[in-house]
Parts: sequence; structure tokens; C-alpha cells
Amino acid sequence: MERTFVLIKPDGVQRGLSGEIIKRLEQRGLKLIACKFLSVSQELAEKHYAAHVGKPFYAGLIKYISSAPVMAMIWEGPEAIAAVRQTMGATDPVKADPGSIRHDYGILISRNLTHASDSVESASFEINLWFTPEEIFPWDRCSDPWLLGKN
Ligand code: 3AN
Repeated sequence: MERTFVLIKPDGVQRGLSGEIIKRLEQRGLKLIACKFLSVSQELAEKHYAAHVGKPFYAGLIKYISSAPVMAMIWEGPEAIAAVRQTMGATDPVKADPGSIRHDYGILISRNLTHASDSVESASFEINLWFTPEEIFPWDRCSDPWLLGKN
């Protein structure tokens, strides 16, 4: 089973879309195993976006992500990394498929509502950056056989 890190960014929280975003991931069959609401420090923002240092949008990205509280989560499921990114849609909302969160609720790349890990390596790095092991709660879900059963 794969784990992935998901962030509802300040615009998603401020626009009251946290519930909608969580609902879509739950309905997909993904399982929430960690969740916290927090303000992002400059230090955490810089570590999270280290791969973007030097890009023209970097300073604005750091300011945006630390401008208001975010919801940080870990979701688990088969191919969770790909499944979550598919549900989020392309980085640029105008290029995102209809039905995806960024298509349905976004219009600008600089306010694209969510972040989701893009590889096994980044998921592992981001989960360790944002959560301690004590904050992660794997659990048995009564609907697991109906969502995840194999024939
Ligand atoms: P994703 O979040 O879909 O993996 P990345 O990792 O390429 O996308 O970009 C990280 C974040 O940087 C995006 N979520 C977006 O908020 C911001 N970003 C990326 N490209 C641009 C851009 N050209 N202008 C403004 N912000 C950008």
C-alpha cells in the first residue's frame, strides 16, 4: 500500500474547500491516516519547496504557503501517489482535466489549492518533513473489502 502527502494550501482553506477536497479523496477509496491544521513557518516552507529554489515564482510560493493556515495530510491506498495527483489535476488549473479539483475550483497556477507528492521519493521526504511517526494512525476500515478487495 502506498502513502502520499497532501496539503490543502491557504487558498483551499480560506475558500472553505477543505471538506470538499477531503470528501473527493475519501470517495475515491483513499484512506486518511494523518491530518493536522497548522501555520507554515518560513523554515518549513523553504524545506518543502527546496526543489524550486531559483525559480522565478519561488519567493511568491514561500510567501503564499506561509500566508495563512494549511491542512497537512497523509493518504494511503493502492497507487495513492498517482491516484491523488489525478484527482488534483494538472498543476495549472487551466490545463487540468474537467472533474479534477484544480479544474473545478481553480483558474490560476499561483492559487492551485493543493499540493500532492509526485513520486515515492518525494512522498517519503514530505511525510517525514511534515509528520512525526506518532502523528500517523493506520487503521482498519470496515469498507476496505469493498473498496480494495481483489478477485
Ligand atoms: P505540483 O504542485 O503540481 O507538483 P510543482 O511541484 O511543479 O507542481 O510546483 C509546485 C507549486 O509551485 C505549484 N503547486 C504552484 O503553486 C507553484 N508553481 C509552479 N509553477 C508555477 C508558475 N509558473 N507560477 C506560479 N506558481 C507556480
